[in-house]
Amino acid sequence: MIKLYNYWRSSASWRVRIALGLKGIPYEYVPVHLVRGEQRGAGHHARNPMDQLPALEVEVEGRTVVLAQSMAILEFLEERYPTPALLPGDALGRARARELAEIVNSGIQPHQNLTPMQRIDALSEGAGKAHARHFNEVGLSALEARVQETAGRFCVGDAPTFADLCLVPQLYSARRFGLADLETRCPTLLRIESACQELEAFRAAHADQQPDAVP
Ligand SMILES: N[C@@H](CCC(=O)N[C@@H](CS)C(=O)NCC(=O)O)C(=O)O
Repeated sequence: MIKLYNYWRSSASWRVRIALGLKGIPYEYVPVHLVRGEQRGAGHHARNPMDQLPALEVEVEGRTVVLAQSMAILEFLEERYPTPALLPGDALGRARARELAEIVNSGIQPHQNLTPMQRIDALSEGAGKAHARHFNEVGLSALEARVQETAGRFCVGDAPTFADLCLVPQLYSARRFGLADLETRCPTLLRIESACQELEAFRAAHADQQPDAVP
């Protein structure tokens, strides 16, 4: 049985939960409490020396291994469980899906991560949230501009890809960080989010549906 070490509101974990759901892969949900700092405990540090979530524990050729970095995990799942495909069939489409995913993965999420925000707050109180909000604004505006070239029902064409797996948790985070103008800033992204929410795998992966969610 695959184990996913994760946290209900971890956007990087949420991407992997959606992929596991879309591909119909059963897994054990193992909560690691980020706000209490469990990611820095010895147990999790051994799984991921970056002290971050998610981490995926899986059997490969008779060995138990732990993978970290959500995008690497998505690529692994895509190769091991190719159906349904979460990357388009053509090279340009795959590059676009990865490009859009990276806007979120490397352009937004690192700026709203818990430990970096705490370090910014230590330098200037309250600045962490402003920093996170700024990069959500910049990144989501860029994503909105980029999907004009690629979107069908989803970010790239008419089937969900890595880009949608990154988008949906990111919009949840953006709302948490107080972006009040999403309807005007990124209407296409909100339309795609609604299309995603029609799929059970996206609904089941939502933060509020997780066993460690706090109402
Ligand atoms: N690039 C990494 C980012 C992982 C990451 O930053 N995870 C966050 C939760 S979404 C985390 O564990 N943060 C812990 C901390 O900042 O202390 C990935 O995609 O897996």
